[in-house]
Amino acid sequence: MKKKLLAVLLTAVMVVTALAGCGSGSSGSDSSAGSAGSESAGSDSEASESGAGEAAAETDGREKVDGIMYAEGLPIVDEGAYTFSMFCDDSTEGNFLSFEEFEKQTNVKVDFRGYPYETATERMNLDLNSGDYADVIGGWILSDSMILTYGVQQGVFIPLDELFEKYAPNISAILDLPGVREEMTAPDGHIYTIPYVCSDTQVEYSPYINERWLERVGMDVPTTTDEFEAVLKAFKEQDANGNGDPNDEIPFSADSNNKHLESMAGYFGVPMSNRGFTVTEDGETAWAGESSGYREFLKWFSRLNDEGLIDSELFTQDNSTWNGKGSRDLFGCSIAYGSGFRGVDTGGKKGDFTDVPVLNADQGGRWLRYSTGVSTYRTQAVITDNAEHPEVIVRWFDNAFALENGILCGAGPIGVTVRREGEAPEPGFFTTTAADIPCKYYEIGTEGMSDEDQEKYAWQNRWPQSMPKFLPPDFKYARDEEVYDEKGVTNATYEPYLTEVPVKSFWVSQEDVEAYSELATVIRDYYAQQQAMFCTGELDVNDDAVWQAYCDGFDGLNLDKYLEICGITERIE
Ligand SMILES: [Ca+2]
Repeated sequence: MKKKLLAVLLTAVMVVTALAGCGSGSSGSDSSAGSAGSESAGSDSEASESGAGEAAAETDGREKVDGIMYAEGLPIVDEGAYTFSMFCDDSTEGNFLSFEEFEKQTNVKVDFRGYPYETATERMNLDLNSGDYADVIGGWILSDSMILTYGVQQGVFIPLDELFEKYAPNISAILDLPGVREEMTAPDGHIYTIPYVCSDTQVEYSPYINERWLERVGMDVPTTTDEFEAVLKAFKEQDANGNGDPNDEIPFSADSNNKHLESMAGYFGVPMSNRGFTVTEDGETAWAGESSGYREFLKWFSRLNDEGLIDSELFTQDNSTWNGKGSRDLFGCSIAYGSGFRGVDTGGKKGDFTDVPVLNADQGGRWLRYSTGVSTYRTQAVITDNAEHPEVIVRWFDNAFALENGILCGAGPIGVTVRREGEAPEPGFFTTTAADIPCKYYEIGTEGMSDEDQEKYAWQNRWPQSMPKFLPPDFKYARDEEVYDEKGVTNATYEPYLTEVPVKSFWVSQEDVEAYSELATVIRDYYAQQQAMFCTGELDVNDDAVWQAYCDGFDGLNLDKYLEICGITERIE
């Protein structure tokens, strides 16, 4: 039984990891990928000096950097003057609409080498070992530890920050968005990757409560943990879903893959991540897995469980079971990313569910900020020391981040799969904020096109989806009809009670990579497994000796070393 539970929890962790990424089609990559191939050839770090472009030549009346690149404007080079190779995980044929268009704009050709994720990882390691690697390597196959090994240590991946400063005003503006430069900068102070920045939610998983049920039991949306408990009791005792059966209601459940129960420890002042971290009032990330606030939450939650208010399959059900119950109207409240589990098409209007606000807000109730509204992926594309003209590649990416090029990469060509309304911006127009855009863009899609065109303009043929692209984080495609933005409402409702910053990210130093991945696994498993046992009453959280044994368990797993590697010095009592 215990083993099965652990397996389910492990799956949950994996799913969470795989969720990261801007837009669709991403597969999760693990940070342990980089240990192979440290004897790679071509590690001469002098190559990183090239491309700073001191030598400028006078050609065609315009000044050229290194005799090849125009420092500003388009095209970037003369026709036929430069081709670079790009290697990444991508399963398409590689005939990208954007590459064709960017070649017209820049005269730069791309020799694209895409492979499915698993093959790409293998090939990349082989290539790096042999010294015969592409000019650009990117996608979900890169990791922090690879940046440290091949970038910081060996110089195979070259530092890009100087090139950005000289030739890439768009990338520089993206780096200036809140938190982005800090996130992108490696421990040696350099930036080795092209930034992939996109909008993200401030509130990830949170509880949604059934307003129709509330109405039937004659209660309001709860604002404290006591009121919440009373509402769940009413859901249980009455025929809240109104189907004539007073016993089929499940007052509280949670997304089977992303339960995030510990986020509710925020009602007791310690909003926690599923790794047991919190963010203090001072904005510091701290360990809270043994805190009194967390214990208080567990006491409260296990009491709700004793009272029969919690889904009895909370820790065992799979996603289809959870969704199935939702679509049968059995849930009074569930933690979820949104109320989609209800399975009812609301026609763009608000459905039955509404936010449970941050409970106990007037007594210090808080919630963990998931992101600043912007997420930064820092291991999506590197330029290698095999690239003859890295400055051209940097300018090519910089141009790809212009507004209508970003739209092309995401939604497709304007006039084909996107409609523009109003005054067109200047060619090459770039902005990091939607407020500066002079017109509206509507997504039309490929519906009604011939099969051939549907294929040609399909999303996966617009741009290699694992490579960085950019649109202003607050940009939205216009719609003819107003649609209820559930997630936007949740973000706005929670904003006043969110921690100042999200849990911090960190670089694991090269010598700690192995120790880190081992410690992280056993500590996360132990934390999750014990939490499930406390919540279901298998372990009695009210028993001081049991709690002490739980805390001692972390010492046995070398929590101190783990926190040291993570750079976390604070522990909440
Ligand atoms: Ca019922």
